[in-house]
Amino acid sequence: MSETKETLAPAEYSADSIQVLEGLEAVRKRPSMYIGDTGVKGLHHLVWEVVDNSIDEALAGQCDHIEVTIHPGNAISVQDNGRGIPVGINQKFGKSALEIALTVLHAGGKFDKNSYKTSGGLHGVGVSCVNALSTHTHVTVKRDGHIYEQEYNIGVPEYDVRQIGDTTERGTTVWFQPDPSIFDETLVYSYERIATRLRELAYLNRGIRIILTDLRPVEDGGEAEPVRNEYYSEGGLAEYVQYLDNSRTVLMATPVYVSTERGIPVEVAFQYNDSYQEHIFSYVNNINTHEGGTHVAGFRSAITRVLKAYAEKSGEVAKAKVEIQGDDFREGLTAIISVKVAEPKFEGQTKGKLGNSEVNGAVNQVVGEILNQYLEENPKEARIIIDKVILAAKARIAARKAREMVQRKTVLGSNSLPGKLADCSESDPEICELYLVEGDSAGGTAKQGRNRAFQAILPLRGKILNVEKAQEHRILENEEIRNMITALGVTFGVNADPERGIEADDKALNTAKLRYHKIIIMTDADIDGSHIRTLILTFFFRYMRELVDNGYIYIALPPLYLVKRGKEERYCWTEAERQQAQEDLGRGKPETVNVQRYKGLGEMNAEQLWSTTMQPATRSLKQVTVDSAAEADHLFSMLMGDEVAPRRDFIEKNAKYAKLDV
Ligand code: 0RA
Repeated sequence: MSETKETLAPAEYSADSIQVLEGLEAVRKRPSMYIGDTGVKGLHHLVWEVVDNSIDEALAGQCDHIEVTIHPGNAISVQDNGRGIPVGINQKFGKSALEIALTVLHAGGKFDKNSYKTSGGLHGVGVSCVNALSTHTHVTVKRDGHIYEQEYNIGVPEYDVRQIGDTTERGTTVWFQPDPSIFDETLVYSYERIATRLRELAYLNRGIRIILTDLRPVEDGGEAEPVRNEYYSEGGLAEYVQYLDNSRTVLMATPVYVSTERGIPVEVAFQYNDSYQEHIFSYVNNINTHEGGTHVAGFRSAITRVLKAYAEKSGEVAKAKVEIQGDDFREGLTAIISVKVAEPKFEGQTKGKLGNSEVNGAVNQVVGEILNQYLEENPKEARIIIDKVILAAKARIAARKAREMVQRKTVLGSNSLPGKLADCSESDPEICELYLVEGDSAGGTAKQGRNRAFQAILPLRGKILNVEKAQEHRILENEEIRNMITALGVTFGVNADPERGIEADDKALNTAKLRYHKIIIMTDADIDGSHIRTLILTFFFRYMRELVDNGYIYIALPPLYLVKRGKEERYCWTEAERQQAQEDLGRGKPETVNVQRYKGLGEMNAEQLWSTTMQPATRSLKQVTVDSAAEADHLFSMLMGDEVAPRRDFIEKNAKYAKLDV
């Protein structure tokens, strides 16, 4: 470090400083308003805020290398090779621009309006929020031949920006330590969660190299050895589509891909595979729009328009004597649409739907042109796609009949509930719970042990159908799946409601009569149990996604051990708890302690099952959430799809986790 510490900004306590303190105080008083929540999600949000700033710098064409590091103690650093945050004195504040960026709300970004700001993840609050919610922040800037730094304690500068040396490099490093008094749930970063987002960002912004390193010791949530991954994509979305489909059998040699400007930057990639679902993922300014919007509408109408014209010209449709609809063109389609919009309007219940109308036309045009060109240049693939579309139309007609069958059974009055369902006596879905239990025997125990006022039990026989590999009408004909649908009280098909912007859709899930707001999957704590759990989750994820998104799906966590000494008993859910219990109950005489390992639910009696796994006051449930829809799709297709090699790789790599964290 250099001895010359040039002071760049005056350290007086001005009216501006007071304003700054008030601003940061507001963030600390209501952190959830700025970062969503103060749990795991909010903790990770801090990382997204800082990374987004570096991505913005890359989008401005000024940076191509970003390093994210998880340090011992769960501190984070984000380093980039951009221009460096400016350090000169800002006229209005009389302070260094760097200090302003780190201490003034909404001042973090670039000051011109022409750039497509990623608008900083969820709320676009900037790095000053991260600073306010960290016990310690340290920013280093390399710029104009010099190295500068400033440190902060809960947002307050320790000293004025100072020059600490010379360099020929450029860039910004932000290091921060989240404040434990804010993040009271957990301070431990999830490597997987950060890796998933960085992988996504690398695909969405081709040419940027993003490196993730975990330097934490095991006590802090790290591994025995440092872990490092590099994310880099030359091919952008074309490679992302291939990654998402790497467990599926694809029908074309390379994806259809376009990256261009049509008033706005539009990048789209798509390909057909032999699955029966459509997988369309969309992004605006690198933010996932899980409710779709105008960009997705433009994409869909281009696919329908161009393929319909091509199919009719080919004469195949007339030969097959089926009427083709929009859905049929999207069966087995995996697509990613990414647009950059200067002033995005987000609509919908969860603000996940793009509203800017001008985007529809831009995407529609771009996709129409590239698809026409593709069909002309690849007649063999074109033929395969048209054949698939015709098959999809036939399957759709069969599926409609199957849905009508399910429906007819559902609306036939009270005795239409499945015979195997032991229903609860309450009817308010808010308080009612449905346990989906592996096997008739455990189902019987659960029926005896439950509180019949609000807990219903539906035993599922053996392995349910793998929906990843079956056509929709087969799925709807499957008895276990039909039992679940009727027990839940959901139906398929919604009517148009133009006032709320809802189109008629005979496939859409209708949850108006959903009978339970907690749907709890309870399987054995063994390999078969986790397989069955994955099968059920796949079904919910593919066919009842809304239930997952609303947070209605849970996993029951039965204990793994019962540690016993005389009349003293303790249930344990982890290895560590078991060791502790053995020590506590053994009191120096470990041989007097008896440890029972529970492999199946069947080894517990009704009272034990109730008190450990079903009694709301003492049980623990894991809520199923989906962080990245694209990543969850990839995971399910890999775990449940045709290709064995990627599944084996995944299981080998993740064997030690032993649980599925979607
Ligand atoms: C404001 C203006 C300029 C760059 C940045 C901010 C900037 C911010 C961050 C945050 C993380 N990395 C960053 N890199 C750059 C442009 C200044 C110029 O014209 O040189």
